[in-house]
Amino acid sequence: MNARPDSASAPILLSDYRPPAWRVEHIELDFDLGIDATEVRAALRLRHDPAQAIPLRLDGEGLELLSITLDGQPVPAGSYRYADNLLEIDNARDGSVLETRVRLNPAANTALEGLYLSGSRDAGFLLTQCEAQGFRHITFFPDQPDVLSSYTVTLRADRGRFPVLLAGGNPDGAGDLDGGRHWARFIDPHPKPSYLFALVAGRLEKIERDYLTADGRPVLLVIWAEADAIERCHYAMDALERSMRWDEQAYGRNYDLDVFHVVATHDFNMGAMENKGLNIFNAKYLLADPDSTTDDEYRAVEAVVAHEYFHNWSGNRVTCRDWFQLSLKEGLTVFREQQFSAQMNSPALKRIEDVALLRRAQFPEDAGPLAHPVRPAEYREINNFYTATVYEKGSELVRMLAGRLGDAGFRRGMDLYFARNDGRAATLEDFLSALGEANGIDLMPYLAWYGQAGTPRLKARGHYDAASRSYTLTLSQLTQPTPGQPHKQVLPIPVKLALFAADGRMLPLHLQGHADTAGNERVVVLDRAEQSFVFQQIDALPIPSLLRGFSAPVILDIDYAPGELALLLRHDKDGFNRWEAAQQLATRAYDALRHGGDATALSAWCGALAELFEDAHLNDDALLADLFTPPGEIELAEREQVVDPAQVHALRQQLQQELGARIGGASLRRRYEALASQTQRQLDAASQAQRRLKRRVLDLLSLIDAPSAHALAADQYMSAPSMTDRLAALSVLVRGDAPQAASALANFRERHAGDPLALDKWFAVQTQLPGELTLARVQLLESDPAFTLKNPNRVNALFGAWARNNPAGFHRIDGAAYRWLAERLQQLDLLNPQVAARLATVLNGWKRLEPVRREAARSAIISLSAEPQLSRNLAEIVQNMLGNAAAGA
Ligand code: B3K
Ligand code: ZN
Repeated sequence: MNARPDSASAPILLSDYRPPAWRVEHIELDFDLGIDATEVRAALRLRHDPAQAIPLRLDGEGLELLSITLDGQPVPAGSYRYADNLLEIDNARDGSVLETRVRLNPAANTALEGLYLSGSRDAGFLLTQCEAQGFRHITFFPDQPDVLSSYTVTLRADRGRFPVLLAGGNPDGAGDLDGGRHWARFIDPHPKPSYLFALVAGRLEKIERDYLTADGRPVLLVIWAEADAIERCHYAMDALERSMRWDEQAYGRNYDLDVFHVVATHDFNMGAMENKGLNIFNAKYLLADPDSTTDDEYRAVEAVVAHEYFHNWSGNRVTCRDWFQLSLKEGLTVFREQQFSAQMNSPALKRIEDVALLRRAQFPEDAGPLAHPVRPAEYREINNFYTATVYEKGSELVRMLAGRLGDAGFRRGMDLYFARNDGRAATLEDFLSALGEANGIDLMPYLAWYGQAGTPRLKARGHYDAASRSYTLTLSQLTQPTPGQPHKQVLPIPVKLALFAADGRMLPLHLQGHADTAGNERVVVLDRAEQSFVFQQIDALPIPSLLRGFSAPVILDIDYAPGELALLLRHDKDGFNRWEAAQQLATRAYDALRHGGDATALSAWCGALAELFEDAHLNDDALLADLFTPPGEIELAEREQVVDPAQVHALRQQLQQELGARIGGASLRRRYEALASQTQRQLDAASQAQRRLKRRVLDLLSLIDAPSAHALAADQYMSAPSMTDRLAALSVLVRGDAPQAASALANFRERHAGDPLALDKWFAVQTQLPGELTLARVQLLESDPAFTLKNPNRVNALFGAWARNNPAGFHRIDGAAYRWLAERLQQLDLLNPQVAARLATVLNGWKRLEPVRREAARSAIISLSAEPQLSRNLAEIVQNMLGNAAAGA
């Protein structure tokens, strides 16, 4: 049981997929729950495909088998074998009932997969996490998503220790047992894969709300949390109700059980989990109140609540045939969540946020040694494939399809997809064919996007011919090779575009060979390596605005003059495109600093923004804050062949200093004070926007006049009515290594003692100290009594925040941080392989580091790879990161 999974085991291949020979029509589960010992009895009603003469094999990991019967008879020792995490049983027939009893130790489960304990032995509660393959840690089962079963689940436990007993499905009775024990039963009539099974047992409080679905079903919504947190669940309840209404209106999807339970835990490997009828959330994405939750976190709570709820259809009612199809549910659900959030908040800001995330998290993944297609062709450990590529790029692919079909067409397609695949385990082909057939369009060419890794580069060149009054736009595409994919296919790339005149007007579009459409914007699809589009009746050289709304997940390469970008930044009506022009101009300005060349771009960027800063007509504080934020360090580094993170950091700081200086300290201060005088803690869009801009202004001020910004930040810290303002101030003090930082940190610690989520912020903010100071601080924080490797949120707050959000602080030239992290990864891997493997991906970009850091990072990764006890999770990440570099290449 202690043996690590064989990290050298053969990969699982998409091409090996076969439908299951044995299915489970119904499962009856009985749990006798205890912290150190839980007994599980499972009765499986089996179905056999007569065409496949394969013995019955069930997955089971780390299970202590107590008994096994087939059709009521004990199975003799010679008629079954349990080895290598498989239980093989002879003589099973179609219609047989197999019954197993196993014993588990939830308290010893530090991997937080299967059945485990959240919190302390005395006060904590039991819960499960099954996706992707946790169910096999609970009982013997064909643990793959194409085996769909109805569930009857009975829980028994001591009433005093476990007063609340929950499982997915509708309640079907509860009562007392002898000896202070009690029981509760749940029936889930909707056939589901085992990864959607869940139970929760312990001392929890609840809030409730009645809900009536559009199709007339009364539903009881219940959110559960530990006593000290239950009052922080009301916002999530509102968000849940909004999500349910939205899915009814936007997609015609109604909820389908009598109860919907949501539970918060502080011990969770990811954000949340969509178990049927019993969603389980990382407390970080459920609890919210103004004193401890920032504006960004409020939006994240709303988005994650919606995401998990939307899975009830995109994932649960229609599930995935196999794990290669993961994006079928994740990409689609992220897209649905993005649509919802856009509608609840601001569409432009949401798009900006999503594209920024894609560029920060997915583009680097797609450009490095861990690059994989949205539908991978192979994996060793599926938990390593819950990536930005499967989620965020997956969502962009759905967005392209939706854009291609238009709102009504996409809805038609989705209706057909749900109708056809309800109760089935589907594939991406099923998705594309339903969308296409509902609209009489062949969408199969888009399948290439799902099978090909790497971010395509879209090159655009314009040529104006005065004699024919025509403007020719030539587009071409190229995708660089990625590991295992030396040759790339041409992809269909939808490019939404507009043309601007020099005075900032949008020009009517007359595309040669196409009927005119109303409006000044249209989509052209590049589906060859190179293609030209000719626009007629154009009086002078226009300025093209391409990929509007980020119509395809590509990197655009176009040779704008700085003045052209400044024009788009001033005149584009679309918030997203305006921001995009600012990003491109900032990048040019950065290049000017980097290469010490032509300063036109720098002055164009500073000039355009300084003008906007004073422009009373731009009545959008949040957009202004985003316009003022140049691309982050990760994005800027992505453009370099050889990366020196310290240099990227220094140049980006310098870039912002130039901007701050151009606007001027007095102006920044005035604006800050005007915004500060309106400060309150309301959550409406205007108040959030003010806080966002105030934070940005204070940041800029801190770069040109640190003492004055630190004094303002110290005041803001003390008087802040909300966590947003308090944390923003603390962050300015810490990042500026201000004299006031220590006392503010001490105050924060004391003020939020007892709140693990606030304590995570206290850890995370300190990892943002500049440069060489960070490692020592991280080491100090590690010895804080509140630090533990056993809690994923705490691990991410310390190591994750450091390595991901402070590249200059993490990538020390002496390599000390790499060695430090490698040691911690080794320890963490013994406790929780999923969290260790995810954290290890912070080293993904190592190959492009400058030589000194590269060598240091390489030897840290190699030292990890030499460790014989690595989990399959971490081993796969480490091996893939090294590629063939392990041999010293
Ligand atoms: N489906 C889960 C993620 C499960 C991760 C397993 N390692 C949350 C979500 O995407 O909604
Ligand atoms: Zn999801």
